[in-house]
Amino acid sequence: MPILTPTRRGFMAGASALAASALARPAFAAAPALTVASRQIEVLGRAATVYGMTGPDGRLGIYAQEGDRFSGQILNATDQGLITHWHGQIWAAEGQDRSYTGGGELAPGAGDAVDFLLTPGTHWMHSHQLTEQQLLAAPMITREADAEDIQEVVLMLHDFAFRSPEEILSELGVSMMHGHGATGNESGSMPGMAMDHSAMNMGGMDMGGMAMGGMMTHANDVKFDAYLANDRTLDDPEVVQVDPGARVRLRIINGAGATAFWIDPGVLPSACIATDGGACAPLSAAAYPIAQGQRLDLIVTVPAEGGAFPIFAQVEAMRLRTGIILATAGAKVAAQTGEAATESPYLDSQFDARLVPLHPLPERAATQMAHLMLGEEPGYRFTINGQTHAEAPPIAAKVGDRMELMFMNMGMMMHPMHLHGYHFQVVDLGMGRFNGPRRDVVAVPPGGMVTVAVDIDKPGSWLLHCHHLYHMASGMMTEVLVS
Ligand SMILES: [Cu+2]
Repeated sequence: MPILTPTRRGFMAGASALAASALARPAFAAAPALTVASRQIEVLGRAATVYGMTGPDGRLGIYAQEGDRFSGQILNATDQGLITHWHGQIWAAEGQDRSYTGGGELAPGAGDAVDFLLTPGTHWMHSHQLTEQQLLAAPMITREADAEDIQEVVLMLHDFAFRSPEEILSELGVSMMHGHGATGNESGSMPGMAMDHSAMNMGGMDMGGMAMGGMMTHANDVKFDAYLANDRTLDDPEVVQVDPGARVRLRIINGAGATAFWIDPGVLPSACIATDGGACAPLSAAAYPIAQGQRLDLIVTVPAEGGAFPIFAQVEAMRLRTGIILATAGAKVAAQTGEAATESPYLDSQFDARLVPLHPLPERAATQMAHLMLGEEPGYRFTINGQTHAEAPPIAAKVGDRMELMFMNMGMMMHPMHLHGYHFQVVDLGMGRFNGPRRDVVAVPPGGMVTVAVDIDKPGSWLLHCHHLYHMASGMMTEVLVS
């Protein structure tokens, strides 16, 4: 990796210097460490213009080894202002990306300097604006020094719409009446995929299915035209060649703006070995939940006799799905359908409740506690403690604090809550204290109460928000301000 040189401390001396660099742009001779530009893909036979984040080797995203630094220039080759976020990079000081209060936008044609030690694990990068919907996102994967020497396959998920995120936001604002229960298909005349009854129905047996005075759990408030796995739909999926009998590591990233999935490895034996880049004791499940922003590392085992094996990602509470195919040489790859036989359940906390982290936080009493009530109000207003980001004061913390954040979901949609700059530990899912997974996004189901603990170790403004893009854009964001 030419740009990811070890210990290159040339550009800036620290966070304050980087903030100053927003004004005085250095000139760069070398190739950019990352170029953000438009690109064309084809979705369902139609051309689509989306964004891409391309590394020095010409691939989408950054692929590095533990110990590498991410160092160089981020070039904005788009015609839009850009706010990036290095999602999961806990060693990036404030100012290494622009997703903090006062970070501003990187102007079209301009460059930002970055230089930080990459955090090992399956992470990603994305815009912190509505352009995230237009695939302004990419893997940011740093292979762990102790990773098993086996084939690795990256699976990046997206929800895709031909219409713009601004149009989607305006549709949501006028058509959805949150907090008033299910009203069925109230927007059937919109372009794109028809919203079937499954988008709003009873939660069934899941926790939170029926709560809050009879209002109903729902999901998928945005109607998408397609669900993509590595930019492709299941009618024309990516086929990755694997060896018979091989163990394969899937590094799965949910880069979707507004969609949670269940990962279904089909007939392949599988186990989860990491959540949001943090190693866990191997845990097998028939299907693995992955909320917006989360990552999941799965080990799957290809049968010795070989064959073709779809890895499905099925949309929460729907039949629709996307995926890739793992196939041994010469195997016949059967056509796949983008609809499963049955609807999947809503995401819940059952899988997280069984996860055991390999690197838990040390036992320690909280020195700082914040309660965050997650609310949805009529007019597509999403709030934390009744306030939108513009209205809310920051949550104050000090370096050295053991902070606990207790999320209480008063609404009817799951909220995947993300804290920038940190990997917290889930310590309570509403079923009592436990030694839960390390994550940086936790799904808080409707009616759910989830507590995470985090050791505050660096100053700055760290955004705390729902990773449903339109909930975030409609107010569900605050920040932890560390002094
Ligand atoms: Cu949300």
